[in-house]
Amino acid sequence: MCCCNVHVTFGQSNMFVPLCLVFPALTLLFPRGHASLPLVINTWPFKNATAAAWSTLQSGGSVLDAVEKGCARCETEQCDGSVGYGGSPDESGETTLDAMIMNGDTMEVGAVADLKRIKNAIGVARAVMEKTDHTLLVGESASLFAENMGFIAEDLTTNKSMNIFSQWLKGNCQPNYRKNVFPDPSKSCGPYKPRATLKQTKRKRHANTHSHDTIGMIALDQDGHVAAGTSTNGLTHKVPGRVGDSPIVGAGAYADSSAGGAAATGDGDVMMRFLPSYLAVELMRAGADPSAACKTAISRIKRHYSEFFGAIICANTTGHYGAACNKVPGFSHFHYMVSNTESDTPLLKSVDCF
Ligand code: SD4
Repeated sequence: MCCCNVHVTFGQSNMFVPLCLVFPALTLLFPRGHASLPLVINTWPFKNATAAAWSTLQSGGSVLDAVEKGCARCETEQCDGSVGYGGSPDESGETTLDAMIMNGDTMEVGAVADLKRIKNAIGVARAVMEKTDHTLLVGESASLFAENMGFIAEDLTTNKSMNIFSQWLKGNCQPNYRKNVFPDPSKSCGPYKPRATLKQTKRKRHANTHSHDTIGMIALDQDGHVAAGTSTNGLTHKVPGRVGDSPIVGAGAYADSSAGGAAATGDGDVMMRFLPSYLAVELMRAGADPSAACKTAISRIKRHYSEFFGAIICANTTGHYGAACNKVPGFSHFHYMVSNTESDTPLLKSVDCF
């Protein structure tokens, strides 16, 4: 092992100290924070999801099982109305789901997007990974695949989602995500036709903390195996067929057992352009600590979209974790959940947005 000398100044005196003595000393002086494995971390205060993932790990389940069970809990509980059935009706009033799961050992991924009539989107994502050679299935065909794999087809509409939809229709379909069409989408419902001239419009901020709250989860076991996953019903009043960042590898989540995992939440239309989860994991691979990696991933998006709504969680293979979020009016702290051996119950964590 190389043990070259470095020049160190203590007060008035200069001396040469072997490098192999300096690093341990620095670690003692500036510990990187306590870390422990296994670890479950997920976006937003979805405590029952964290607990479900944690108990799966504790009872001998794999990290994939933990992520699947954790996200599925949110799908059943309709966490914040933005995961699972009965939330975020699109322009035609239908709820559709996006989900993804990634195995950080094998780099296998299963994902579904624009999934209709099936409640357990993360389960279908896992079936895509384990029962096909594909990565992503979409729309009606994804639903047919799910039915063939034994998932039950049922209506995802509830009184609540029907209400949101009819209020929106009554309010002239405001807000919506259309631009450069007529009739004027800021005043009228569709059907819309393209307008010949393109007008540069600033993206409206209706993609905010109230219109979305995806669950993104990372699980690590004792040996540092990593899995990550997401599940969401996307964006309220989205254009039918719209797919967000959540089922896109490297955007909604990413896992690599040789580096770590990350998962994002927020305005997927913007965030998916930057693959923030992939970027964060690669930064951790290069030695960045999880908080710094998360921050850089957010900064990269901020450079182009200073007012985007979004946050990301990051964990490295030693069980250190962190999070970051973009500060916008009404969103100055981001809450997330952590379970590790330090506590019997999931811990609510908060990070200041910047
Ligand atoms: C999406 N990113 O479909 C998801 C929504 C979300 O917090 O994360 N909400 O754009």
